Amino acid sequence: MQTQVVIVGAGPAGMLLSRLLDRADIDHVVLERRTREYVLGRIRAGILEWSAVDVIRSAGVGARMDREGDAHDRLNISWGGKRLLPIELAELSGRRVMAYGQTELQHDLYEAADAAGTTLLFEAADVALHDVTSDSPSVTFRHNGADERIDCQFIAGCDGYHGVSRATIPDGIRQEFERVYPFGWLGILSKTPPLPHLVYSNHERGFALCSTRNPMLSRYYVQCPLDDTTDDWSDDRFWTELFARIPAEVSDRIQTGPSIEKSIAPLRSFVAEPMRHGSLFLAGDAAHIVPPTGAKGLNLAVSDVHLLSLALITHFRDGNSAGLDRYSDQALARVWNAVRFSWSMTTLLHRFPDTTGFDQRIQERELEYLAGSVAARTSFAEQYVGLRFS
Ligand code: FAS
Ligand code: PHB
Repeated sequence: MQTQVVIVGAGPAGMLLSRLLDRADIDHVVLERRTREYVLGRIRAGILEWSAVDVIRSAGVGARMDREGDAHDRLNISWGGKRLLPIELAELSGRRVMAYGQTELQHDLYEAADAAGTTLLFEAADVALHDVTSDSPSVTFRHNGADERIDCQFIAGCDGYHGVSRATIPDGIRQEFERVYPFGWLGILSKTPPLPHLVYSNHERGFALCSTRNPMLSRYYVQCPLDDTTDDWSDDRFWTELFARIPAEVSDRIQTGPSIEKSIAPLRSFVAEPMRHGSLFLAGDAAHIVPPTGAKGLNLAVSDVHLLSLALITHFRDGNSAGLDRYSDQALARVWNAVRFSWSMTTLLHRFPDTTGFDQRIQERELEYLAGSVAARTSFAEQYVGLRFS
């Protein structure tokens, strides 16, 4: 096979890039290791920056998001089991965020790819990238029991943290930066009406988050030890612990119900530099991971493929490779902004195993400063809703 771009990975990064290239008539093939059903079964992100909303609309896959998504003008931060601080995102930053589940976006992306007749191969095994620093890169894989090879001009590594693309960049060239957090998030979905606004909670028992998916689907999280499993957490234990970490004025409004999904995600900050090596371009979790505290993971994937698609389009349409040459630096600038913000929110809101009374007082004082300073809340708001594309 021959094509202009091979996209490795059919998660949100790979599939959104596919839509953007398709609309520019750039020939491409998408290779996914798992089945469609497996990818659609993953419950992950829920909050989109408005920049991401704009990119999703520009890719022609925003119709259901606009119908069923829920725009949020504010969020709440609570601490000490009683304080509740509204952060007026729209009033302070001029922008909102959209609550729309990554799973729903994934459905929309696959549906659009089917309608466009995109070459999207599921259960592509043993994907390997070849000659990425030559003028004739290629990708080999096994599919339907046959060995396949695609000759291409560029490869987009959108295969997530556990993919093969990042490792194709030689150790002597690739630099990795990491911080692993000593706790995880236990998340549940319940078919119950969500709270009107997100609530992030700092509590001496640990972090908690109340979020949403749609008017009859709620998403809740509590911080848990890394060695916990979902078997350690009955629904009753989850709801009891969530209620213990948020103010009564909030928990009084929560309708509990049986969990229809329960999972534990470890938290880490991770960045691999550079995000380009020859004809290989990394995008999304293949290049970076952020703790979900700042709701940045999915949004960084969107901003990466927005920048990469513009660069590929100007290359193929105008023969101008300047965008490709600056992609890594441009993407990493936004990545590190989000990594720093996600790290700061995680540090502010979680209880670390070695947290002392001093640390708890510092966290509470920083939260009180946020409560007392419009400038502090404005800085928080503009980072949470996402910096505008430069
Ligand atoms: P993805 O990992 O989503 O997709 C990569 C795709 O590549 C996968 O489908 C994989 O099967 C495929 N692949 C891997 N290796 C391959 C190979 N060798 N060949 C072919 N295909 C291959 N973000 C938030 O903003 N908020 C959250 O609450 C949140 N919760 C999360 C919970 C969990 C458990 C995880 C893991 C992530 C969470 N994230 C969250 C981050 C998440 O949403 C990611 O940022 C987002 O999925 C990134 O999308 P991709 O870069 O496409 O990577
Ligand atoms: C979610 O709804 O899954 C969600 C919301 C905000 C976050 C993380 C996850 O910061």
